[in-house]
Amino acid sequence: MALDYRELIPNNVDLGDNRALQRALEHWQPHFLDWWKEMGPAVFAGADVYLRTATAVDEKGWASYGMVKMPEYRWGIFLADPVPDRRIGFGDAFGESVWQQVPGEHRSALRRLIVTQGDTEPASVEQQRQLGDTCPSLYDLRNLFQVNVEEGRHLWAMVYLLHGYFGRDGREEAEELLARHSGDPDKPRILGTFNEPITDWLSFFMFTYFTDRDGRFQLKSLAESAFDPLSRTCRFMLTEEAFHMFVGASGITRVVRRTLEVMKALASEDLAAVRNSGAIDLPTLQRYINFWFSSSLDLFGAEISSNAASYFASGLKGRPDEARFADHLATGQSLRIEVPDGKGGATGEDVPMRSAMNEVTRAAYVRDCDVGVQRWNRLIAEAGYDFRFRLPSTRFRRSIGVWGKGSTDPDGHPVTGGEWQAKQRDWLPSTEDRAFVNNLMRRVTEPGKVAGWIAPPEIGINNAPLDYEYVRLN
Ligand code: BYC
Repeated sequence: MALDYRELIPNNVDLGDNRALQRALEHWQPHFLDWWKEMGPAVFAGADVYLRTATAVDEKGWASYGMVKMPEYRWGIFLADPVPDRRIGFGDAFGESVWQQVPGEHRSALRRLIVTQGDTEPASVEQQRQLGDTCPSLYDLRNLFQVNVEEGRHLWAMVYLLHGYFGRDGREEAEELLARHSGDPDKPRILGTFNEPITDWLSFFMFTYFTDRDGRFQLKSLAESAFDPLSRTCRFMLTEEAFHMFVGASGITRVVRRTLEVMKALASEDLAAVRNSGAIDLPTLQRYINFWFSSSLDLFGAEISSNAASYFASGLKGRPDEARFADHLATGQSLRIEVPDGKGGATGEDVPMRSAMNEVTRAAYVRDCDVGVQRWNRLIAEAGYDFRFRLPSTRFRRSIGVWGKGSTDPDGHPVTGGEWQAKQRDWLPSTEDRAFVNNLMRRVTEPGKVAGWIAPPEIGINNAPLDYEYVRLN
């Protein structure tokens, strides 16, 4: 169904037929715009940005490009087309018809899932709001803004569900989504990673590689939901999310390429020499990987989770790509999970499969993260160097779950508090690393030019040339 852009709130949900909901959302809209002006990329309000806007939710229509001022972006409500006679794909109600309304008994759990998902979207815009000041190119600046406006739209997606299906408490939650702020000591965002500051573009690329990828897996899980409006919303969000991960994967690839070029030109792997030439040495990149990967692992929740079991049992949240699993009930099965043995090692514990759903999803995520790591390693090998990146153990630097207490090294071996203190700077970005990376961040806005610490992109956006003026700063 085409999206109606004549409406104040573009949508494909026949909003005009539901006056009460339309009024409620029109009431929320100025609050959203105020939030965008205050907490989003405010200084670029007057810039023309070459943005992609959805004009329909099918393959042909969802990507239409043109110059847009961000505060005028047409944020709206777009759901993927309904699947006729869709059935619940997992859990106790497997095979029954999906729900078009929220069943009373699942109301609070569903609201909680939608609020948690919704909270991450504006959080990421807040985290990234300063990056425009130090963009490595106009191409990158445009990509940052594309990600930002789409996260804004993903917030709209969740707010639509809250307003449309949860009455007064849904409206209150929608207001709270604008009242919590990333890193705010009094009213922080719900999940840990979304309170981490992102002050440099390396962190932005790591975030879009590792944290947006969590978003992909969570959205896939929610796309399986028996609550059909949530499923349809998440299915459309996933089409936009793919670009966010492209930004991360291609961004890190370009950083690695540039570092390898510099190492080659210097004929040296000397870390100080690489840094002096304005590139980011490979061990520093590894420490950033360690930081963002471990933080993002926590976003999957605890390894053993009664919440996850009841979400699965009741059909609220499935496994990503649930259709690929042979048994959609997941009863009578278990998953062996490594837990600390209390003596400095690990022991296996068989956990009922439904309680281990977070771990099933986390394991799929880890495999997906490793694809990029292997690609970067191939670049390093082709350049003739022995260095290899690797993902740290899933036990490393965890705050949530069975490994959340105590510390381990990147191989997952428990270490004492003293060892952790002594080795931390080898494993995670140190204050000096962060200062060095931040120091490289200088704004480059001449069309076609790119900062010295990152290689140029391989192709432009929507077939536009690399020296296209992707953002007119005005
Ligand atoms: N930080 O039973 P457990 C995205 C809490 S990213 C702080 O294991 P459950 C995006 C948990 O809330 C995807 N707290 O949890 C990316 C619970 O609290 P209570 C966002 C945490 O419920 C980039 C307690 O610990 N979407 O879209 O099985 C840019 C026990 O936890 C954390 C979703 O997350 C944490 N990391 O799983 C923009 C999907 N982890 O009850 C956007 C919706 C857990 O004791 N959310 N806790 O107070 C969910 O499905 C689940 O809430 C979680 C947690 C997977 C997050």
